[in-house]
Amino acid sequence: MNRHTLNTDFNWEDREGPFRILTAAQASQYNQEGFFVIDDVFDEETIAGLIEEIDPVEAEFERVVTENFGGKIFIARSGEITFTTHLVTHSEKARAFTQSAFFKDLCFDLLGSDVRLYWDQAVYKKPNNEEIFPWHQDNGYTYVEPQQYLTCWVALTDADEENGCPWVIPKVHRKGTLEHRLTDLGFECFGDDPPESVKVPVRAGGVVVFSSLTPHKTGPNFTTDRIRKSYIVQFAPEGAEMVKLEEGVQSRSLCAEPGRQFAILIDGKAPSQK
Ligand SMILES: O=C(O)CCC(=O)C(=O)O
Repeated sequence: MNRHTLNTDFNWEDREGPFRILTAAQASQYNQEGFFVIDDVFDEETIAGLIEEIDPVEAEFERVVTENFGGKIFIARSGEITFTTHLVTHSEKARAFTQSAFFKDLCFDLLGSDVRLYWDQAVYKKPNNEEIFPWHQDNGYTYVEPQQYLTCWVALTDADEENGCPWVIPKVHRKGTLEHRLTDLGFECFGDDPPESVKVPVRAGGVVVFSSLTPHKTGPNFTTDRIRKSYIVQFAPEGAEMVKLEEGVQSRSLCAEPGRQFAILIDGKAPSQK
C-alpha cells in the first residue's frame, strides 16, 4: 500500500463533539473505521421524487454514451454502469435535497461550520453487470486538499450483496490518500478484497457515510433484474482546493465552481439564514 505522491504529511483529525446529529457511536466509528450507516434518513416520497428527476437525465446520458461514444465514456459503460453528474444543475429537487437539514447537520458535525457541495452524481448499476466498481478512495480520483472530505452514498433502491452494495476497508482512511492506478473499470488502490473488507448493505432511503479517504468498492449486479440506483453527494470544507501535479508542476484551484459547488453552511448556518 503506497501513498499518493502528494500525500506527504497527512494526519487524520478525529471529529470531536458537541454534535448536532451524530451519536457518540457514529462519531467513533467514523473516526476509527472511516464509515457508518444511517438507516431510514429519507422517506419514500423524497426518494421517489428524486428518482423521477434523475431517471430522464440518466437515460439521456446513457443514450449519448451509446450513440455518440460507442458505449463507453471514461468509467461509464452503457447497459452496465452510468455516472450522471451534477444533477444539481438539472433539478431544483436535487439541489434542495443536497441542502436538506440532514446534510447540513452532518456536514457541521463532520466538516465544520463552513462547507460547500463538492460533487453530486447518480450511479446506476444495471442488471447483468458482472463487474465490480473497483476499490478506490474518492480522493484518488481528483486530489483535493484538505484530503478528508465527506461522501454520502444515498441508496435510492435497496442495495445488497446481490445487486452491488458498497463494501469498505475500515481504518485505512487514517493513512490519507493512497496511490491509485487507472484500470478499464476505474481507478484502483487495491486489487483483491483484503480480509478486513466489509459489505455495507443499505435500504432505500438510508445513507452510507464515509470519508473521501475510505477505500470502497461496489459489487456486481449479476443475479437480479433490478437497477441498483444511488445518489452520491459529497461535501468539502470552504477553501478546499483541487491539486494537480503535471510534469512536476503543481497547480491548485478552489472547489467553488459557480452553479454547482455552492455553500451549504456559512458560520454554521444555511446561507439564506445568515
Ligand atoms: O455506486 C457505485 O456503484 C460506485 C460509486 C462509487 O464508488 C463512486 O462513485 O465513488
